[in-house]
Amino acid sequence: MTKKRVIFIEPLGNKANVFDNYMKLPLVGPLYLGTILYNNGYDVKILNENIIGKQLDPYDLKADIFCLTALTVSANRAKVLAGQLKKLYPESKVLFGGIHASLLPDEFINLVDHVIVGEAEDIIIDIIEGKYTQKVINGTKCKDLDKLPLINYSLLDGFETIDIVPVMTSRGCPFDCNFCTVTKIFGKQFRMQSPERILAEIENAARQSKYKEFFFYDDNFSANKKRINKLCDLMIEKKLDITWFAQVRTDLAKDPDLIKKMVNAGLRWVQIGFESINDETLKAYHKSQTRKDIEDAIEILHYYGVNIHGMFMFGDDNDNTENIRNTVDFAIENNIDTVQFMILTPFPGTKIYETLDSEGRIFHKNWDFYNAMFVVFHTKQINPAKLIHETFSAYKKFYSIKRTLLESVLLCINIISNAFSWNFKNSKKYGIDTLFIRIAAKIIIQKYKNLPEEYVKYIEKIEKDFYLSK
Ligand code: B12
Ligand code: SF4
Repeated sequence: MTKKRVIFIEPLGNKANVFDNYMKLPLVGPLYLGTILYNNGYDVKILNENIIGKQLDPYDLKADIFCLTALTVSANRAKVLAGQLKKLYPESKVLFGGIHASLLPDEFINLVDHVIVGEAEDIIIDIIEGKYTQKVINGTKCKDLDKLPLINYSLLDGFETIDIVPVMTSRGCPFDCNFCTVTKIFGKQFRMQSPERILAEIENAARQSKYKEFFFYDDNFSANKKRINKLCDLMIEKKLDITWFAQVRTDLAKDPDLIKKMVNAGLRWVQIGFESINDETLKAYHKSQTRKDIEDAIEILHYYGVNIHGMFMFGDDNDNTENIRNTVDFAIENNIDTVQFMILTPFPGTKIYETLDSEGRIFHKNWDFYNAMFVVFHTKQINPAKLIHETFSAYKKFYSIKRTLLESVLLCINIISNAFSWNFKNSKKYGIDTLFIRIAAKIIIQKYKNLPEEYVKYIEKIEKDFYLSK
């Protein structure tokens, strides 16, 4: 009997995103599902348009089952592909799962054979075997993440070109930020792999990749401190030759001993959702974090030599021009290493979406623009066009040539001072990786400069119509 051929497709959103060129990373869902199917005798391929570097031509694809996945921003592209595949290959099945499908299953119902809501490791074989007849299939939350198979990364076309190795060791988040879709899809219960299992995941990935920089995709990697403590002990004991970065919350700063241990185990960068320096806004987001927590976290992480990628969001009802400008100054004064200034995006299924939608403030639902770079709703204190303009000015100021040049000089002094064992103040801060990222960010921002200009014109028109209709 010939093996059934299954192709997973992760499409790339139609509108450019700062990440697309800079971070060509796959979602791990298709990797887990693909590995389960492969281990059960299926012929599996995972295609990611961002990693491949171009849009897939459906004429080049042949499979018994096509499995599409998408974020909200790539949903439109997934729709196009679904339509093309169904038309070209009426004998093949087309499935659609992932974040957007889980949030809005009805949107795809007439385009594909099945829409899958939520996690699918426990049901993927039955789905592929055709054991479900209903259009929308509800997945089940994976109870024991240690029982997942070790990922076969070679199923992903172009894996060898990815210089950051993705690993995800937990699902769900006990917090309830009103803009976030994580709890909606993965739940509020924090489910996690054991330290021993994470070590096995790392060793498995390290065997398959020539790169040594790992990214723990976990939304809140250090949510369970005991687990990370033990993991770091194991990593240190094993003398793993890797460096890593992870997404954490500011509360990690409350445990300096743990930070120290994480650094010894290879931690180099943390990504933190600071969101805002305004306590009112943080409260409105239900972020359970204050400006003081942010300041403390920066101080202590820097003290231990950890680089910080700080993520901020603009567009809350409390936000205005002054706030945004103060945020850039805050980031510069506090020496945050790299930043992302995003625009608040009400993703369907989130509390903020429900509120803005019920107030009639969402001015379009073209998912192409739902990538945190565009304004899609009527903001309160600062109009959408101005918000875009201020966000890009914030980027320009943070990643200014002057600051990058100064950073280069400090880096040179740092290298020289290390060579002569001088005690150069704050020497850990001026690292070559920070400099590279700053330069890369500068180039990326330049590249996308025209994009918001085009969009500003578009929203100016929408705004005018909105106010005229009032
Ligand atoms: C890693 C990551 C990234 C990486 C890579 C992303 C990529 N390839 O798209 C980077 C850093 C580049 C990134 C960027 C962005 N991200 Co991001 N990211 C994540 C993160 C942390 C993990 C993704 C992951 O692997 N999940 C774990 C696996 C297990 O889940 P999964 O892939 O969805 O698969 C499971 C199910 O969904 C289902 N399934 C999935 N596909 C299919 C298909 C079929 C056929 C079936 C049956 C089942 C199925 O089964 C799988 C196994 O159970 C998620 C948060 C999260 N917890 O998911 C945010 C998340 C996906 N990101 C998000 C966002 C908003 C973004 C950005 C727009 C902005 C930003 N955060 O700065 C950009 C956009 C990038 C883009 N693609 O255009 C949002 C998406 C919200 C939405 N409605 O779209 C999320 C959910 C975070 C959040 N707080 O809400 N991101
Ligand atoms: S933003 Fe982070 S902390 Fe808040 S609910 Fe989402 S994953 Fe949890």
